[in-house]
Amino acid sequence: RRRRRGDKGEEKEERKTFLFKVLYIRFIICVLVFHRIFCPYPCSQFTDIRCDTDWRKFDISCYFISNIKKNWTDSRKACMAQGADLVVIDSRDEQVFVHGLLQTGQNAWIGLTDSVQEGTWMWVDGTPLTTAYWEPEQPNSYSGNQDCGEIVQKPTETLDKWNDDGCFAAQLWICEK
Ligand SMILES: [Ca+2]
Ligand SMILES: [Ca+2]
Ligand SMILES: [Ca+2]
Repeated sequence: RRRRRGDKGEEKEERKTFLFKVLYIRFIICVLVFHRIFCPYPCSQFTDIRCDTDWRKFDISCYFISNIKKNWTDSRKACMAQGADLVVIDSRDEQVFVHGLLQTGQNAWIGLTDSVQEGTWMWVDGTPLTTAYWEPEQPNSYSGNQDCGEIVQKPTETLDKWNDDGCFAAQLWICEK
């Protein structure tokens, strides 16, 4: 009898342990599903992003600045070949960071163009330009032939460092992925 009781007790314990395991697994699944649904925002801010060699990390992106010069279209192609695109600057902090990638006096292509409709500036990801950092008097579409955006390194106080230039010009470029 005692033994039987003991067996039952063990059975109960086993059942308890089993239920606990099931609940624990369910809890883990819930956490994973929650993480999956709500990433990349805001959890991704806390996810460790790793950037390839020669790429610089900032916030949730990786950035590459070229050391050779190409026109805007070929610069974009070079970014795409690396699974990236020309940089889209959509925050003040990003503007500060991207400007900081340049050496004194350098300028580089960014993912900004008004080639589809003159005067309507679009980012390469298809979003219209809302917050801009044009230099004073820019964009001026000089000679009516400046449809691509570049960031210019200048030690000025303001963050206004963009200029529109001819897309054919050979420049450095900055990719983001
Ligand atoms: Ca960006
Ligand atoms: Ca233009
Ligand atoms: Ca210009």
